[in-house]
Amino acid sequence: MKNRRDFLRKTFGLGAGLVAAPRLFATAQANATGMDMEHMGHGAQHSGGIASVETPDIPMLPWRMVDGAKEFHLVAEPVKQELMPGKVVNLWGYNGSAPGPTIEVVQGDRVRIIVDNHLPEPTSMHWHGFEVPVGMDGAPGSSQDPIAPGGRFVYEFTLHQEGTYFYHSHMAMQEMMGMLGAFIMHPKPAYNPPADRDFVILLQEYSVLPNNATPNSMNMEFNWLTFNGKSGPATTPLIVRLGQRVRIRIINLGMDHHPIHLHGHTFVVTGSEGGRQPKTTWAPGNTVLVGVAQSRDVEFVANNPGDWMLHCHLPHHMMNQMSSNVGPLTRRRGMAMGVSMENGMGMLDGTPGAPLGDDYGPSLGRGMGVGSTSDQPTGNGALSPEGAKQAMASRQDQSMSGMQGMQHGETEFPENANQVPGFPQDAFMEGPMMAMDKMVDKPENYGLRPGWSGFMMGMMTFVRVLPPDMYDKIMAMKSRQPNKEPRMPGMEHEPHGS
Ligand SMILES: [Cu+2]
Repeated sequence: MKNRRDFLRKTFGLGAGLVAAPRLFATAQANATGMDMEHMGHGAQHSGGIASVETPDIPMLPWRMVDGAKEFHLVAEPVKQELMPGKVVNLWGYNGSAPGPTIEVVQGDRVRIIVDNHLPEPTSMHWHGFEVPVGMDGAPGSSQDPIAPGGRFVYEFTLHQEGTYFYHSHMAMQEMMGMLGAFIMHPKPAYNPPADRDFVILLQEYSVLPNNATPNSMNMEFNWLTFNGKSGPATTPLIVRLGQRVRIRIINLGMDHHPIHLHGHTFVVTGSEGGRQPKTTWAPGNTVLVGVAQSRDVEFVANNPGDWMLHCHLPHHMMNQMSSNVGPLTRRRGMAMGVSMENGMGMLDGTPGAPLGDDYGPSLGRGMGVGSTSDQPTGNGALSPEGAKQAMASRQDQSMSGMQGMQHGETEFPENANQVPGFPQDAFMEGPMMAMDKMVDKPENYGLRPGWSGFMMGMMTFVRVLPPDMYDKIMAMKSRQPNKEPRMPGMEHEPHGS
């Protein structure tokens, strides 16, 4: 068991899987026969067929042809996911990854998915939006018995749909622990116009209270927001060549809707969780609201060179590790304990005073008493600018040794900052002192402006629209990296033909 776990960790990589060069899906299809695990053709260049999807930081799920069906194997299991350097959390996912590996098929395919449950509790797998027989729908209790711990269920169906779909556990709390994966159905014939690049981004959110490594799946103060299981700046930018037509498929499974915004370009929304939309409906925009349980496809021509931000525009989703503002409680003259939800959220009921004043909070609707003991040593305030500098220095000593420090004597805030109500806000959450360019170094980040990482948080990444020479250079750097493509569980010893 341990060996298998280790294998999964290494092979699927804890979020370390970098996307490979763009591949031609149609070519790979022709090669994928018998026991050939290489459903993705290596190094094939786009030449008018269907471009394989790329899910940065998430592996593709290989398959083999068995009895006329493409057979996939998913193992539901606990995983340790590194959201960003130094922040490893306990999630539940598939095949060592949360979200799970991306499944890619073609309209009309017969598919079989073996689902093993290695979780300590029952699970089921739902194929979100699939028009399949009800017995294959994965609704626990109604369409099938839940898959017991240690149990297995084999799903099999023929797919007549096309579009951006996903799979997820149909146990609600398990959804909030990471149990989601993309299921892309390419159309037959291919979409017109064809996309040169086809990216997938899965949106998830976790509430990890201070001094914890396991999300509280009941809490609704989400403080870790992820693209493909990574928070900025650990997300991997989408690298495209100037002039390419780009599709981005965005999938959301969480408690919040996410307005995903792209800088520097105007896209059209070409599809939803129901598949491709007619061209007459392709409205232009730069922000697409991806609601819970929805997917949205956007397409644009990358005609504007630069490193363009792609991010959720909810301000709280552009942050990392938010925690309750307990600074006033622990460091000043104290504040009310255990205030009500209404008062704690600043909703006054005729009581005088400022909504977020000392009398009422900000406790964010949570009692600040016994139940929040672990919050209290984790103030996000500082007594003085000098104290703030000392705190940051000690953080560097402790765990952030790779973090780039400020220039000596340089501060990001004025001497009287602590007299400003609400301070500190972004001063401790983003800025040069939070830069960690070296810690998140990878080919896709090559050439970004020094210090860029100090301002990338939460659901944020770049679409890097690069001139040919820079594009080729980064792709060459990527091709020199070790092959991290995954195999299916149980297939470790089979010959790896190519
Ligand atoms: Cu959001």
